[in-house]
Amino acid sequence: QRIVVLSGGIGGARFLRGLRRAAPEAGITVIGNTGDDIHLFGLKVCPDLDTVMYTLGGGIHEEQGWGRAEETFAVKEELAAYGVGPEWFGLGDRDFATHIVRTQMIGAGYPLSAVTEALCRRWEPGVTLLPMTDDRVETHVVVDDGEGGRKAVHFQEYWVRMRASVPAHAVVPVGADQATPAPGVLQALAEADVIIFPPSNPVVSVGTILAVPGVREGIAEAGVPVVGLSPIIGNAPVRGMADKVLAAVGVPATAAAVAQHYGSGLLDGWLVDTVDADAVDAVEADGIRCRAVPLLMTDLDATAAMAREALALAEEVR
Ligand code: GDP
Ligand code: FO1
Ligand code: CA
Repeated sequence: QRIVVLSGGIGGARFLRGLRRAAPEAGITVIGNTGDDIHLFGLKVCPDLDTVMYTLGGGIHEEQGWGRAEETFAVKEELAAYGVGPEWFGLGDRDFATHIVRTQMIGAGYPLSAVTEALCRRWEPGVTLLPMTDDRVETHVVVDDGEGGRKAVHFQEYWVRMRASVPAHAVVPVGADQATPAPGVLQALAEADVIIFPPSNPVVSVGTILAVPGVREGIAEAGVPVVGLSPIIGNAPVRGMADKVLAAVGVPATAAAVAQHYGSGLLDGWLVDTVDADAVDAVEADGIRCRAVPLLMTDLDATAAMAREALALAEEVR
């Protein structure tokens, strides 16, 4: 069985651990969001690709959800001593090595997809990890500039520095319209038996991947079940501030509204949490098969059970 997952960082990565457990014989291809990527200190940082790679490869900082386990921050402290920032983005020493290798390989002419493959040779994530594109795409968020106007800031500045504390007027995947899917992306979609939207951010993770021209068409043309799991439980994100970027695209932070945002043209099935069971009828009325099951990824067993439910729903709508 060939499974394709469109993933962001923490939510996608944790789900993938459960999927790998639930379907050990399956070939899993992950199309990773690169709109969160940021250039810092001359280095290219790919938070969502790294979160998937470290989580599945056993190197993740488990509690934090991003970055390396047993991390130290000597380089960051030395940079700060020189007055060199940004101080609001925490790059650890172990993590720095990943960005140095990546930036060096890109400088030598390798595309991000080849670099990601090379980095994964160390981590052996047990999935094929593909960036959505080799082209530069950078998610920007439009906010008030405090002087009566508006300005666009990098997604990481909005998310990490500002903690999404001001309203987002728009979320723009800069460069996406000119991007092409990375090698292997369209082929993986065409050969997929099932396509899964994990409980990732619908706007800045899955939405950004869908903004790469050809990806939506590739999903539709695959003609296989497309099922998603809600990252919203009880009218709030389980973690993070997804409600802020959902508001920017006019979508309420509810499990049903996220399904409707994807739409029945894209989604065949949708899983909501048991606390949102009363949303099932509204989702089904929109032509998307819906089930209410426990969706909290509290441990690997619970997460594998979620993955099994997603695969079962895919068979139901096939
Ligand atoms: P990011 O790139 O690190 O922000 O990660 P993703 O975009 O892949 O996933 C973020 C989303 O995961 C957030 O909107 C959370 O609400 C969701 N999430 C985190 N933990 C859980 C969980 O245990 N269950 C569900 N259903 N969603 C979760
Ligand atoms: N998230 C934070 O909230 N604070 C950080 O300082 C931070 C640093 C960081 C470094 C490397 C990396 O791969 C991820 C990092 N993240 C950090 C998470 C990352 O910014 C995620 O993209 C966002 O949390 C949401 O998508
Ligand atoms: Ca992300």
